[in-house]
Amino acid sequence: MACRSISSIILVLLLGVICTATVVYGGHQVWWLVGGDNRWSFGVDGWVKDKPIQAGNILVFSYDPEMHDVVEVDEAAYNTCTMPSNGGTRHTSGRDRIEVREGKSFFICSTPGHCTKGMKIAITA
Ligand SMILES: [Cu+2]
Repeated sequence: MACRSISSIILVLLLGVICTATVVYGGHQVWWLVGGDNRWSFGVDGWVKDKPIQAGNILVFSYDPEMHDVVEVDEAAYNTCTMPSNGGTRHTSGRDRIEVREGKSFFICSTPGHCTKGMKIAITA
């Protein structure tokens, strides 16, 4: 049993080193171009469904900033396509890079009518 405990500790330490190295060097960091060839656009909620997106991955939202934006919102705002009372966190560069956090994340386009056309994604990482 003692050996197993030590093995577990070593494994955890190793994983810690690997994770730290990934963050520092970016060697194995996974980047996702949200929406693939269609980029951040209508119906992107369908694109996200089968993607094994994990915490620490980078989402790249590519779009025309004169037409669209990316707003990180809460689940209720995501479901109803309304802006949250706190306004959410808005990104407007046209090429936003956002690191995925552990847990649930929700992103919508705040241009009127776009979210209801599927310009939104929900991620569980
Ligand atoms: Cu839009």
